[in-house]
Amino acid sequence: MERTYLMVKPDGVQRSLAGEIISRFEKKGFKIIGLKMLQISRAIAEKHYGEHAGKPFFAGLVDFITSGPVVAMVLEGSGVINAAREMMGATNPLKAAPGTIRGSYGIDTGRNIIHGSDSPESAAREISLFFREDELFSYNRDVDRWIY
Ligand code: 3AN
Repeated sequence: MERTYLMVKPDGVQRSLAGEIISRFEKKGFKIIGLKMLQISRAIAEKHYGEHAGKPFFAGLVDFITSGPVVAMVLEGSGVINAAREMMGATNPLKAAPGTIRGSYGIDTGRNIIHGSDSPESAAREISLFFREDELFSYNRDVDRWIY
């Protein structure tokens, strides 16, 4: 089964959107296999956003993502990487389709509520950056036979 790394950013936590966001993915049918709140260090933030190093918004991005606790999760399910990106909506919340998470709750690109891995490679990298093996859970759900 495919896995993805999702994270409610500090703005989403401050705005009490964490539960709503987790709930959307649960109701969709994806399985939560890892979930925790954490405060990201600058070193980890710079690693996580390494592909943006050197861009004009990089320093602000690192300041923002380290500015308060985040809620990190690993979801498992068929096609979950792209499906979660679709549910999140476009990077610029003003361009994100209504009904998506960013389209429903955001306005500013620098305050876009949620992060989600954009490929199998970044999912593997981000999952291992934020979760130890023993923080990920393998379990059966009876409901899966009604989802798949
Ligand atoms: P996404 O999060 O939709 O995958 P990326 O990977 O292009 O978008 O950008 C990572 C994060 O960097 C975004 N979530 C956003 O917070 C921030 N970001 C991207 N582009 C800009 C920009 N032009 N101005 C400010 N922040 C940006």
